[in-house]
Amino acid sequence: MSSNRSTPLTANGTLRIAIQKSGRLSEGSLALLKQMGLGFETYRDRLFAQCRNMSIDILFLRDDDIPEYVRDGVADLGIVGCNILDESQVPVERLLPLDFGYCSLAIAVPEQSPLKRISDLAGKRIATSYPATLARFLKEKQITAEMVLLKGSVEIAPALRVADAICDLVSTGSTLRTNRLTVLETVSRSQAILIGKKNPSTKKQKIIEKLLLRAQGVQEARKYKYIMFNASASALETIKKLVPGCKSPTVVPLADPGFIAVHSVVLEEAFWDVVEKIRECGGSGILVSPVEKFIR
Ligand code: PRT
Ligand code: ZN
Repeated sequence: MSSNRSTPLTANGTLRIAIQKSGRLSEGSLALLKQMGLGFETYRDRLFAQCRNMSIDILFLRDDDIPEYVRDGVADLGIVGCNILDESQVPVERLLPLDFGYCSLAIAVPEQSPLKRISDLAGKRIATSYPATLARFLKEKQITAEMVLLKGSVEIAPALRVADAICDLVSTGSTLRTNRLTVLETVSRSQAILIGKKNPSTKKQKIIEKLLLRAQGVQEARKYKYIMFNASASALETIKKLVPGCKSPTVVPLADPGFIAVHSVVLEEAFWDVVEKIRECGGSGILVSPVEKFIR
């Protein structure tokens, strides 16, 4: 037996997944892992949790540290914002965009600023916590500007006359509005992403592939609704086109002759259009439920 077995954190063969301990990505990361079937408890101030049903540990870290931990193999997988990866350029595998934690990195100026176009930024001061990403962007646009590096509260830099513009993350835009700032240019877009260590061992690769399939199943499911309704059998051909599902809809005859019950899945984004069309062709008793997992 290896001496590594003495502490759970170094247990041999255990896969480790690093997620943000406390912040904007924590809730989405925890929800995803749980929907992927990982059973574990979270307590405040705990730095790691052991899954009770799989040989997996969850590490709770500051988001900025996650790429390095994954690169170094301290964790095998991690969930982090693309913005952090773009900034740190740490070499890890980008495995799966996760469809939460959406934001954009944007350059913003005071509402009354004379700066109107990105070319106006030449020779100006831009406050940011994302110097590498901003530097690449400015270089691409052939603009030379001064960067003011701030760790937090970047949005107050113009009011303090520390900078003429800022380059910061924006999601709802309310922080910008509160500080009377307006977006001049979007530098990049971001969402949470599942990352992995490059070249994992064959044993770990197998578990990672299983977990990826589960994560994709959870994500696919979120895009769809399960729909059931009754219709006249004569409308079947139209209905098949409306709700094709994976292969074709499930059609069950009703006790009432000439009528059918149809079961299928519908993309959430097309849902209301489809429902209206179902009603137009005589569909009724429309029942809709969420899809928990969807494995194609
Ligand atoms: O303690 P730790 O280092 O782990 O956390 P943190 O404070 O560095 O990060 P946190 O929790 O604020 O953000 C974690 C990740 O969430 C980021 O790396 C992004 O990938 C993502 N994310 C999504 C955001 C935002 N939206 C966001 N709006 N991160 C930060 N913000 C901030 C932004 O910096 C600005 O101050 O929210 C403010 C603007 O928000 P709106 O809604 O007013 O536009
Ligand atoms: Zn952070």
